[in-house]
Amino acid sequence: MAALARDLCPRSVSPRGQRCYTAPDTQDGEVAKAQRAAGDHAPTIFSKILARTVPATVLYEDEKCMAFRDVAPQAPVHFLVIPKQPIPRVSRVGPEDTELLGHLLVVASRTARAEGLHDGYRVVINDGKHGAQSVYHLHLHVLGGRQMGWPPG
Ligand code: DGP
Repeated sequence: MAALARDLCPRSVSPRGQRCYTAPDTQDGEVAKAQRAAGDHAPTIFSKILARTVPATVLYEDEKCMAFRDVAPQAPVHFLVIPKQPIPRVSRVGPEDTELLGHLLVVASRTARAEGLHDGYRVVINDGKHGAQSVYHLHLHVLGGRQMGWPPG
């Protein structure tokens, strides 16, 4: 408990007044980058990856989405699944996106299996400034190949 109390910081008080424990920011570069990027910018670097004008290691592609390795991997296996339709962030989706969102999860699962992640993995969607989103084209992170910790930072 002492360790958790040490990590409590003012920004971890929720809008409803609940106190939450957060890990110290050990990825200041990524978080700072995400906070600078906050907003709905389009097109993003991911549009260029979809257009193949920026190279990426593509693991899977169909008419609705693409999966490719993250350029800054946070685990032995770290890939992203993105829709071809440039939805900026998960907080902007609507009922019309239900099928597409399900498809992204199915592709994440199949690609994880193809990557050999038989002991499990984590799927993450960062949204907006507090979610530390840095690229405003919706994407699922799939991370695996090591033991994950909880709570996340
Ligand atoms: P997020 O913080 O959730 O918006 O994550 C964006 C991710 O995108 C981050 O993990 C790094 C990755 N990324 C950014 N630029 C590129 C790129 O040009 N190529 C690839 N493969 N990944 C990128």
